[in-house]
Amino acid sequence: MFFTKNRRNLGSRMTMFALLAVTVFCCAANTITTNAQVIRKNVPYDFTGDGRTDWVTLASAVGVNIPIRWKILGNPALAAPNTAFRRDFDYGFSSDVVVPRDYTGDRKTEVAVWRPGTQGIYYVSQFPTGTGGITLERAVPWGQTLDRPQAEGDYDGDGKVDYTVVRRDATTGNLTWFILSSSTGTQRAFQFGSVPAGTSFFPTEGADFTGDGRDELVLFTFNSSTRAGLTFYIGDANTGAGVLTVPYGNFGTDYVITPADYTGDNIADIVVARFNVNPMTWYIRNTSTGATTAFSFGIGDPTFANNDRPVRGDYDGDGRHDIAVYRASNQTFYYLRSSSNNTVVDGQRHGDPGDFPLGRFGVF
Ligand SMILES: [Ca+2]
Ligand SMILES: [Ca+2]
Ligand SMILES: [Ca+2]
Ligand SMILES: [Ca+2]
Repeated sequence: MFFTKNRRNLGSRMTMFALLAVTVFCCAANTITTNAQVIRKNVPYDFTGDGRTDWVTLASAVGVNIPIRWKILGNPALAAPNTAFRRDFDYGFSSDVVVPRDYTGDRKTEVAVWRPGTQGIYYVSQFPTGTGGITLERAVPWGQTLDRPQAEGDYDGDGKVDYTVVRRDATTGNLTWFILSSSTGTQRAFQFGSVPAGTSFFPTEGADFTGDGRDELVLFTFNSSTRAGLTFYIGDANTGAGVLTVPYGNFGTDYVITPADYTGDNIADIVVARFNVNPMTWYIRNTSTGATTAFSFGIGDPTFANNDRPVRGDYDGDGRHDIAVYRASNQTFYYLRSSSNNTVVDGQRHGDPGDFPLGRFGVF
């Protein structure tokens, strides 16, 4: 489950699965934002469905049969003592791939992991809003070991995320995308992208680069040894045809953030955060104009010892993703309010030493 910029590990193999009882905790220090609520689809990690990314950290360890503890604090966390909405539970194992998305179209993120195996399986559960335990809702066979999950997206535009894995042919380097449509149950497989030897690649979750409500396929590649040559490939999820190719950033010095709309025009933008400078510099490339805007935010450290971890999400609920980090040293999320033109820093303390912020998934 865990990986770092310099030690990427998208999940090793393991087979056990735990569904343990829910434990309810409360109380958290907090700050609050009170912007008009705008419900948009596909707000990442919005378990409560109010249009804001929730505050979530995970705890686990490397090893066999180590469960993942999810610690989900509702956003906003209320100011009054003992009123914060919080749920803690164990779900999945450290060797699973964490893939919480809105698979059911209710605008709430489901708790989910993908387990590699001869037959890969998505395990999906509704987030437990009550005090009962978390129960498995569906197990969806899809993909196999060595496939890349975390490529899910709403590729048919029905508001439900589609199960998706990407497989590289070792001989040709061609990538095949396997998509299980949420609206029809149709299984599709087609080629998009090709990765020669010596080139590293990651698919990301889909993002809507055309503004039609359907996500596009997103893939980025870079030279495996130099980590230069970072290039984004955007593809049509119906045909596999190329939509956009953008050389941008440098994997050796930049975190790659899963593309999302940071500018507010409902068109996904390309975003990297340069970590070898302090503060970190975020570069946001507005897809509509091709122009880049830079923001200084977060602690950068090329040794990865003390740097902030960029996290994804729309924390103020205005429909735009926010520039955001998690600071492990004080277990605090910080973000720039996009609703305040990125001039106000807001945040929320949450998690325990050693926790892993959920919003870090989808940051490479
Ligand atoms: Ca869908
Ligand atoms: Ca689209
Ligand atoms: Ca945009
Ligand atoms: Ca926002």
